[in-house]
Amino acid sequence: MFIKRKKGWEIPESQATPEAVFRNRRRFLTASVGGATAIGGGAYLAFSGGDGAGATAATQVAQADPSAGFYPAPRSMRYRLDRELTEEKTATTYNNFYEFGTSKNIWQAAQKLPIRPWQVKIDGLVDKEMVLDIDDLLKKVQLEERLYRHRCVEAWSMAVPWTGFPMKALVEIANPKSSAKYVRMETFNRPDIASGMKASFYPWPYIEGLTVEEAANEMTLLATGVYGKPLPKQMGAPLRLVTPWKYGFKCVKSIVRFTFTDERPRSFWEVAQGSEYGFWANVNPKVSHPRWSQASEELIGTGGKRVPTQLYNGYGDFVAQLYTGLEQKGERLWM
Ligand SMILES: Nc1nc2c(c(=O)[nH]1)N[C@H]1C(S)=C(S)[C@@H](COP(=O)(O)O)O[C@H]1N2
Ligand SMILES: [Mo]
Repeated sequence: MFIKRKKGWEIPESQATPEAVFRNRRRFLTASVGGATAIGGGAYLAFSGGDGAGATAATQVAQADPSAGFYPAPRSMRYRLDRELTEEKTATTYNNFYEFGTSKNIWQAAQKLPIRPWQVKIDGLVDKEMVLDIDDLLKKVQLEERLYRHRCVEAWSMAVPWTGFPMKALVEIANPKSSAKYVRMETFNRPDIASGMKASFYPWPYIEGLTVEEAANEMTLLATGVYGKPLPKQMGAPLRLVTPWKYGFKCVKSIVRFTFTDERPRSFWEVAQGSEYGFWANVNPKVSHPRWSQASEELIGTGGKRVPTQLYNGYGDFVAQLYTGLEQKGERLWM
């Protein structure tokens, strides 16, 4: 049962998914397993204000996704926002996805990415290497919705209703050896369809990494959907990382490979510009980027409103213990 504690960040009850949505969804799923198309879009509008204009061409495309019947997933009430959700249209048309260009306006270019068939390789220091089809992976995990803040290192932020599953479930499927200390994640490598990948001064493909302990933290989500529907391509379909206490560049999109390793992975941005972007990249308002302050952030879609940035983006209760003693060992936790 939901206990009423008036915390500053408590979201209004009206933002919670109405019970009826899930009742409908269950009925729908029993009626036609796997063939779902319309329910995701329609049902989400029921609690996001009913604004039909929020449905962009890109989200229409998302509805043709074979996994559409999984959405919307039940919302977890464990992770609370202190602000309004960013409008769907804003979040799906203001993106960083350098494979498709360096501007924020890549959502149309990203539609070139084929997301079926989509296979995910799990290799390295694991019991048994495997290749999983995304739709088989989706059947092995439990999807849920979580409302998370998203803080880009460029000092803007959004608040997004992700759907996904805890990365801990993937770690369990992989069954890493005890010698595995890190997970290296890799994005697709398709310069033929992603023209940004022709820029040869970047170290393609996009790579990111976490410690296995970070990957198994309860907050670490592998997102497969957003706004009650499958992920649109520009947001990293069909599988992207979400680590909301870190700067957004850690959230590697359109993942094709997870490698368990005893070597710390060197990420795309670290290789491109190691003096500005490192492995840990935890949010800290007191540690400036070499070229700008991180003390505050612009809320995208609000006409320029700024709010103070919080340590670990406000998620310290969940993650600060992962980093005890590391600074004393010389680790740069904040870049
Ligand atoms: N493969 C890949 N993943 C990526 C990026 C990218 O350029 N390529 N950009 C990162 C950055 S800087 C941010 S802020 C987020 C943006 O996610 P969004 O567009 O879904 O908001 O994706 C991250 N993941
Ligand atoms: Mo970012």
